[in-house]
Amino acid sequence: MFLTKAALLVLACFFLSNAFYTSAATVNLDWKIEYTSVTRLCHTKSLISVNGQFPGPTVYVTEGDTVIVNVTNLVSNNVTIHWHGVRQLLSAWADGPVYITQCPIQTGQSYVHQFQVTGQRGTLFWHAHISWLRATLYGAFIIQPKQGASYPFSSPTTDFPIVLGEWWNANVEDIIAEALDSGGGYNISDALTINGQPGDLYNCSQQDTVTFNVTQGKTYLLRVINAAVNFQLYFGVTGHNLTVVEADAEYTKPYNTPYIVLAPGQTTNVLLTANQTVGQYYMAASVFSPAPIGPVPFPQTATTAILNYVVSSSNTNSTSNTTTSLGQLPTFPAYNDLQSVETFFGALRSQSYSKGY
Ligand SMILES: *[C@@H]1O[C@H](CO)[C@@H](O)[C@H](O)[C@H]1NC(C)=O
Ligand SMILES: *[C@@H]1O[C@H](CO)[C@@H](O)[C@H](O)[C@H]1NC(C)=O
Ligand SMILES: *[C@@H]1O[C@H](CO)[C@@H](O)[C@H](O)[C@H]1NC(C)=O
Ligand SMILES: *[C@@H]1O[C@H](CO)[C@@H](O)[C@H](O)[C@H]1NC(C)=O
Ligand SMILES: *[C@@H]1O[C@H](CO)[C@@H](O)[C@H](O)[C@H]1NC(C)=O
Ligand SMILES: *[C@@H]1O[C@H](CO)[C@@H](O)[C@H](O)[C@H]1NC(C)=O
Ligand SMILES: *[C@@H]1O[C@H](CO)[C@@H](O)[C@H](O)[C@H]1NC(C)=O
Ligand SMILES: *[C@@H]1O[C@H](CO)[C@@H](O)[C@H](O)[C@H]1NC(C)=O
Ligand SMILES: *[C@@H]1O[C@H](CO)[C@@H](O)[C@H](O)[C@H]1NC(C)=O
Ligand SMILES: [Cu+2]
Repeated sequence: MFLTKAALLVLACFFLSNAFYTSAATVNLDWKIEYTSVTRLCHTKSLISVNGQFPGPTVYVTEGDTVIVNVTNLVSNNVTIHWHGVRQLLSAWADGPVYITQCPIQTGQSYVHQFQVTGQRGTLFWHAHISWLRATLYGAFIIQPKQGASYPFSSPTTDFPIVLGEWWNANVEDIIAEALDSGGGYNISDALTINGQPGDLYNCSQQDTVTFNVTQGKTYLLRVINAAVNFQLYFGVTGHNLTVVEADAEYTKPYNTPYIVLAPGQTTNVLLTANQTVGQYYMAASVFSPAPIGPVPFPQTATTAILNYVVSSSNTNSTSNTTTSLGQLPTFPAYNDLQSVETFFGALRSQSYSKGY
């Protein structure tokens, strides 16, 4: 078939305009809320998951996309799923808080969430929004910049979702039911976790410690999410400063800091440049608990993961991937050091911040 130049031009314009102006896509997800067997700390339990995954699936969307999620409840509990931080413009009924915007999805039923992600880009997350099911039903929700838009910082080599959580050996619904019955405090979690793993300071966990592989000289975007049920957390990486570039899906003025702090529900994107000596470094999170009335119990052991410098075989400076033992944990302020935490949060600035408040 022969096409005139004019016809070719029309076709080219059609494809180009599609590429640039109608790039918004529909992300269809089919989620089954179901039991899955998971072992941590040498305890195996049947927990409530999305599609048998713990932590749950990471959702990747591009700003402007429409998300359609068919959630089907195959467990005996009532369930809802909340898109934490998504603005839900004109789609409040898709938001998920139980008895606020919807009745629970009962056993055997489905609910289809449909919403457009607009005016936001960065890291958010999703989790259950009924009773304590969020302890095991959670995952990252990542909004890529629109096609053609770039980050307001130099593009990282890659990004790593880092989802902080809590693990109970017992059934979490028993934990909250017992606390409500007695009127007392709840049993604190048995471990803090990074991407569902307690890390090597906990019993029975060392083999499964999460490892993030990096190449010396490259810069990485860490998408840190506090999906813990109750605790505020410090997060840092030994020997590396972090540059905060986004919080709760809003870009910030770049800000250099040795550690970050997140309350449950908060997310923070940081850049990390792997410019230290080739080796392995601890990534860790531990509790910030400033209660003035005296110590509230909390898990005392930090959750850890490993930042692992991988040496390419063409790098003649190093002959092998290191096997040196991990050094120290990152240094955090004291568990109740409110002043340091105020300093951290007080230094956050929006991109448009110029002077004053
Ligand atoms: C949602 O999933 C359920 C269970 O697979 C199915 O029966 C139902 O038709 C789906 N709903 C839509 C709108 O696709
Ligand atoms: C589940 O939700 C239904 C509808 O709101 C409610 O009638 C029922 O009591 C709930 N079940 C439990 C165990 O909370
Ligand atoms: C909470 O901890 C107490 C004391 O260890 C224990 O007896 C109880 O069984 C725990 N509750 C649950 C629901 O696991
Ligand atoms: C590991 O197990 C020992 C023996 O049961 C216990 O004393 C210790 O507290 C456990 N460590 C952690 C981090 O839970
Ligand atoms: C990191 O690299 C090691 C080998 O050095 C490999 O065994 C491991 O699977 C890698 N981890 C990830 C998450 O890719
Ligand atoms: C981290 O930043 C502090 C303050 O800007 C600086 O003193 C320190 O040398 C930096 N550490 C690294 C590993 O870059
Ligand atoms: C490592 O990178 C950070 C962030 O770009 C920078 O602040 C720091 O000075 C660098 N350190 C070295 C030793 O090059
Ligand atoms: C080897 O080390 C030299 C000097 O520190 C550095 O300039 C060079 O980039 C390194 N080569 C590689 C492949 O990392
Ligand atoms: C280090 O590990 C990486 C990933 O497993 C591998 O590609 C590379 O060849 C290894 N380098 C050396 C020097 O053994
Ligand atoms: Cu939430």
